[in-house]
This record gives sequence, C-alpha cells and structure tokens, in this order.
Amino acid sequence: YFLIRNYAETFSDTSPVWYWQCVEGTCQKQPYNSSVGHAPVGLSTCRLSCSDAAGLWPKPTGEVAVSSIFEKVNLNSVDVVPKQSDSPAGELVKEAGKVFKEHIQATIPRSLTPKGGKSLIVNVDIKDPAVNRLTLETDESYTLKVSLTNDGRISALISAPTFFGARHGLQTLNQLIVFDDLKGELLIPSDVLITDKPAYPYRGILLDTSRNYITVEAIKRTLTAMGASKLNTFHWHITDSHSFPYVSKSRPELTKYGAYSPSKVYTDKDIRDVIKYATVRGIRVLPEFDAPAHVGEGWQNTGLVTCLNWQPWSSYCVEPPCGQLDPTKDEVYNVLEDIYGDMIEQFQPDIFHMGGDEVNFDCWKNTPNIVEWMLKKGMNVTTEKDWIQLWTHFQSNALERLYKKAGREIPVIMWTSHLTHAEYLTTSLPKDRYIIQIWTTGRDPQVGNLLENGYKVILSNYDALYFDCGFAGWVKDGNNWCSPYIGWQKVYSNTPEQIAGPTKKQQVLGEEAALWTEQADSASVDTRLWPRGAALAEAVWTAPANPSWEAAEQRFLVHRERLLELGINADAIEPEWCLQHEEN
Ligand code: CP6
Repeated sequence: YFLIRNYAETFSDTSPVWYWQCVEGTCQKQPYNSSVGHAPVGLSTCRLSCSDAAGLWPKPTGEVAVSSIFEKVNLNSVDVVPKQSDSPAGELVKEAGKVFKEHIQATIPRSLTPKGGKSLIVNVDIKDPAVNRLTLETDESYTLKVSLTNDGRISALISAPTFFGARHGLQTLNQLIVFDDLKGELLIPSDVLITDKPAYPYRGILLDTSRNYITVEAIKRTLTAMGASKLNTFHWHITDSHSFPYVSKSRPELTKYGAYSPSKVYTDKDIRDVIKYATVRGIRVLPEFDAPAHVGEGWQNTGLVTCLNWQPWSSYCVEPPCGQLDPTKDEVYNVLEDIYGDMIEQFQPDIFHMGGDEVNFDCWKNTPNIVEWMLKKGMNVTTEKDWIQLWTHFQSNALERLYKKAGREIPVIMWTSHLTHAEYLTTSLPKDRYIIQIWTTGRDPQVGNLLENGYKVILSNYDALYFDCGFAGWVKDGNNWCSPYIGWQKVYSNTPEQIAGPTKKQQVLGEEAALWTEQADSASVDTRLWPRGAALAEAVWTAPANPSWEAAEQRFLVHRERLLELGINADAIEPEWCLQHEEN
C-alpha cells in the first residue's frame, strides 16, 4: 500500500502518481494530477466502498448498508463503552475493546502517526449481560450502526443478545476502519447499518499439540486469526501417543515422563491464559482427551497401556508409536476420572471431546491378559463384534467417570470410527449423548447413516479440511502420509449443505479444520492454517447456498492482508497483482 508514496518520494515528488477509484464496481488505478476534482483515495478505502459486502470477511448474512462517504478517526480518541458495565459481559467488552484498539493500531504503519480526526465512541448494548460462556445455543447475532452525532463525533452502536454477538460486531467494525495509505488517514464510513448472524453454531480449528509441541505464543496467534475470522471453537488435541504436554494437577507424572522436555508443557497458568485470551475473542476452548487409542508417552510406568511401541507398528496402530489403554484394568478409569476432573475444572467446557478414533483390535487381541479377562467374563475373542463389546465396556465406564466429574450429562463429541458404523452406532453411541465428528470423506456411507439416524454432526472431512496434508514429511506405504495439498477454493466450497444436502443440514452443527502436527510445529502453524482457515470461516458463517470462490476471491485477498497486519504469517496464494486487478 505504501508503494505510491515511496515511489513519489524516490522521484522527489510530493504528490502521488496514481490513486484508486471505484469504476463500475471495481477499484481501478487512475493517473493522478492535481486537477482531480475530488480527494484521491488509497486502495484500502476504495475497496470499502467498491468491493462486494464492503470487503467484509466472512460476509454478513443479513443487511449490509455502508456509505462511501468517510470520516477521519482520531486514533487517540477511540472508546468502547459497555452499557452493562458491571456485569460479566461488560467486563469482557472492556477487554474486547482493548483488542479492538490494538487491531486499529495494527492497520497503521509504524512510521506514520495519523493526526486529527473525530473521536469515535462505540456503545455496546447486550441483552443478556450474565452470559460469559459460549454454548451451542448461544445467540451470536449482532446489529452494527455507525452515524455522526450533532456534536461532531462518530458514534457506533453495537446491539446483541450476548457478548459473543457483540464481539463479532466489534470485529466487523474493525474491518470497516481502514488506514488510507494515500492520505495517511484513518477512515471509517460515516453511515453504516449491518445485521448479521452465523449460519452454523460450531466453527472450529483443531490443533494437535502432541506430535509437535506448539508454543503458547503460536496458539495465541491462532486465536487472534480465528477471532478476526469469526471462528468460535479452538479444539485442543492436547495429548496423543507421541507426547503428553498437558500438566494434569492430579496426575503430574504423566507429563513428567511424557513431555518432550520440561519446558514443552502446558501448565495450569498457560491453560487459563489461553482460555482467557480465547474468551475475549469469542472462542470456546474445547479439550480433547483422546482414548482408548492414541495414548503412549507418559503412561510407560502405569501398566495401563498395551502394545506400547510394538513392532511392526503397522499391525497395531495407524502410525507409530503404538499404544492403547487396557480396558480391563479398573485403575484406567480412576486415572481418566482424575484427568477429566482436572480438565473440567480448568476449561469449564460446555462440550467435551473423548476422541475414540483409530482403535486397533489386533493390539488388544495380542495382549494375553485382555484375552484372559474376556474369556473369564464369558465373552468371545474372535469376531469384530467381540472387540466392539470390549470397547463399549471402556466407553461406557469412561463416560460415567466424565459425567461424575462434570456433575451432569455433558454433551460429548467422538470421532467417526468402528463404533459409528451402521451395525453398532445406535447401541454404542446414543444420539442424545454423542455428537459425531466426521473425519472420513463426505462420500463415506457413514455420513448418510449418521444423518438418517438423527445424529448431530461436525464435519472435518479430510479431503477438504485436513490442513496438514500435502507436505513433504513422512512416507507411508510409499506415499506421502496424507496428500494432496488442499487449496482454499476447495475449503470454501465445502459447505455443510454441499456435504449433507439441503434437508439434513440442520443436523450439522458446523465444521472444523484440523491441523495434525506430524509435519508441522510452531514455525509452520500460521501458513498451514491461514488463510485457508478463513475460507472455512465463510463456509460456515455465511454458508452460501452455491459457494463461488471466484466471487469471493477479492474479499479473501483483502482478508489475508488483514491477517498479515495482525502479525499472522498467512500464506500467499497468488501475486499481489491479483489484489489490484479484478477479472471482469
Ligand atoms: N491423529 C489422530 C491423526 C489422525 C487422526 N487422529 C489422522 C488420520 C488420518 C490423516 C490425518 C490425521 N494423525 N489422533 C484421525 C482422526 Cl490423513
């Protein structure tokens, strides 16, 4: 954006050589000469008045009326004022107000200090100020108005049923305040009316912090970008067989033996810090404790895990190192109860993820004490059904311990697995207790069966939402572990309606992109997640009936620039030339 000034300065010229003008719905570069009869504007300002939906991302689902007349904002006189000041929501609005100001500051290049302008007061009116936790029923809608007051100030009003809606309104307002590089001014449209609400309540990102440790700093960058894109669920896949960075208050030895190093851990303080950072940005932190498979490091001395590090690994697990809890040991459920209790206390989750993916029956079958236990109980050990029975024993005991610690029948998410196959589904995982997260493709017959049986589902179909795929890492069966790379266009088009169909989309709670970290760590999370995570955000917030990435491309490029401003290393997807030139 600063090319114009620098270019002019290079040539010892104080006036710009070009400016942007909205011509028939596209921003076009115009030669500048001082006889231009109106104030020339920079690209960011032009986009606001010229782009589809004022360049907002995700695109609002209600009314969007934004004037193309701008007012200059005085950066030093911006105030966000909660009407319900002494309330849980009021406190959150004060924090969100700080984030709002930081985001405005981030649009301004360090070398420039915009001068003058009108003061901006943002009044936030929340109907239910007691709500400070997100649930699947939380109303996230908002209305945003901007107008000029008689006494020469700019007034914004955000009204919402809850803090979570109000926060989205603040984010939309953030996107409407632009720094005009040509004028060196901070601008806001003088007249705005926007009504908006998400199409789906669950809009998530999964981050695996076990295969590689992810720093709290990188997690916070992820939350910043999520908030800026109106995603609302950070699914923390905090443990797996590779490492155990989660510090459990009651079972700290799991971390002592299971973390990669004493510093590659998440302490109680780290976790509370992450949760606070997330809540202010409208995001729930959803803990997953994956079991009975995907355990290993940390459990070595407990005697509760079988096939730990067995070889050849491919006979006993999907990826090494293998490890699976032994469902026949009563002590397993005591440890689980303790971990669940710690997590419930820290996260105060409205829903809990119990994992349940990729259980390998040959692992249990080759464990003599398990076979012995089953035979003693009069069970068989030959067919798939027998192992399903053992797993169901595990799942019902684990669930009971979770409910006990939650003090209620907390809704539980489980991955698609053998248990979600048609023949076992309704008996193993009753639909009033379990939400199913689908990681297999949308074409999997399981999807139709889950929907037919009335289950609520979350879509994470790997052919569109596995953001770890397509990178040169470890090879399995002669092929890349997972491939190919999934382009943002595919993510954008993967709306619930496209996968579940128009009649069953009500059963879809939303979607989640997954970043498994076998081939990623803190250095790569930004480029893997962004800007593709934003493509997912519009697929579930706006959920266009006929998604067209072509129609969204210019706005998407603008949003990617916003993420860069916020310090997110969002990947480039095409030459900057495309940001400046629209195909007609
Ligand atoms: N780890 C866990 C993983 C995967 C899953 N669960 C996974 C499976 C297949 C692909 C990518 C990731 N690495 N715990 C599946 C839910 Cl292609």
